[in-house]
Amino acid sequence: MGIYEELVWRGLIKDVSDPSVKDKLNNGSVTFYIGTDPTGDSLHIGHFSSFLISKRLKDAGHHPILLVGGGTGLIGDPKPDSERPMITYEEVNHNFECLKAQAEKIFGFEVVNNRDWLKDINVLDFLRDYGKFFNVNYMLQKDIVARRLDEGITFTEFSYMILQALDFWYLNKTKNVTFQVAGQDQWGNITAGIELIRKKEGKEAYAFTMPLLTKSDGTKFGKTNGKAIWLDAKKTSPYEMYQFFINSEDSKVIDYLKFLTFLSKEEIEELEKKNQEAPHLREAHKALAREVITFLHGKEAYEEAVKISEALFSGNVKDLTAEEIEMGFNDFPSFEGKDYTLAEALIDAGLAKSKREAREFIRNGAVLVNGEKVTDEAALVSKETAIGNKFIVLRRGKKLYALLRY
Ligand code: 485
Repeated sequence: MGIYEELVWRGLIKDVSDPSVKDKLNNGSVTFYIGTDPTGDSLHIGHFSSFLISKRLKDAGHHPILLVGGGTGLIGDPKPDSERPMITYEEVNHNFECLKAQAEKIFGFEVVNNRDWLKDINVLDFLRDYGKFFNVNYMLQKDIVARRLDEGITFTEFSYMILQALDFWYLNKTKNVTFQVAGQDQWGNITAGIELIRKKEGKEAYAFTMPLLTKSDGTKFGKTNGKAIWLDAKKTSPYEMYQFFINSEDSKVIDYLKFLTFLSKEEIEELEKKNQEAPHLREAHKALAREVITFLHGKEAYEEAVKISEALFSGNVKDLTAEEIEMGFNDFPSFEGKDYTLAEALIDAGLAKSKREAREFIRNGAVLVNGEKVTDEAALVSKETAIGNKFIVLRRGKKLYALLRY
């Protein structure tokens, strides 16, 4: 199986610019680039699925360049539905530094900034040297622009495709970049670049895009309860990421394994069988979580995520460190802890309505403090009894948790 066939098998090929792309990827060595704009201070799992292509192609003998758009980020790639709010230079600069460091850390490839070549082009040269190659009728027909015509689009966003085309041309000229890859929404910007290179240089350049990763209802993959899954462990802890993958839909987990991991065809087919025969064992989901988290955050972070998940599942939280409690209980209600009786604490944390009820729960053995059953009605809780002097995990019944913070 050549790299091209592998990408097809993984479902990673949507549009291809030319029939020769297959042969060029299978039998040649090309320099390619993939870009992202610094609209936030971290990449998310959607970016990850696209950026991974750079490692797949690199492993097949091609040369990757990652572009973070310190220039284009100031302009804003038009979204199909509405104009983007402009973000300040300071914000773009800050985001740029974050994404550059993150991309270098995760992939270890060369990162370039299109601000470096875009910033010095003056408006007259821009219109003469680049604008002249773009027919407005052609630009209006591009899918994303066409979808904005009712609502309206500013000249600023309308011009964006010229800048991305210019990047492809510039990288072709200075670094012999002949391929661009991206998600399918980038097709218009990419083909604009191929045409610019053809018109200005009389040379051929190539591209392919990847489909968007979706959930079974067709919506975008990569969010849980409205929160994005970030690659920055400070924004999405490895534990949260573990929960996200473990809970992926059974009908989609194999697609995700193909998109997001380097497991082989044989390994994934094996997991597919297990997923069909014994979905409750969640072997495929576990493999997905293991592969992605280990790739992004390392083996230790992955093992810690498993440890926290198991402790929360069994209720046995006493062996967790304060940091692990913090990660695991991020989404649970938390309250400022005081020195008081357990009954008072239960009321404070919303786990009992009255002292009488609280005492009853305690007597009946329904209350766990830091994973251990407490049946003494007179028990006290305080900073001294907190894990790491910081957290007390209260549990009532099988599922109701609350966290006291000291
Ligand atoms: O020369 C370039 C300049 C900027 C860009 C690419 C080449 C960024 C691009 N216009 C863009 O907006 N990309 C999106 C982003 O930055 O979030 C996403 C795409 C997605 C995938 C991902 O970047 O929507 O399909 O390509 C990596």
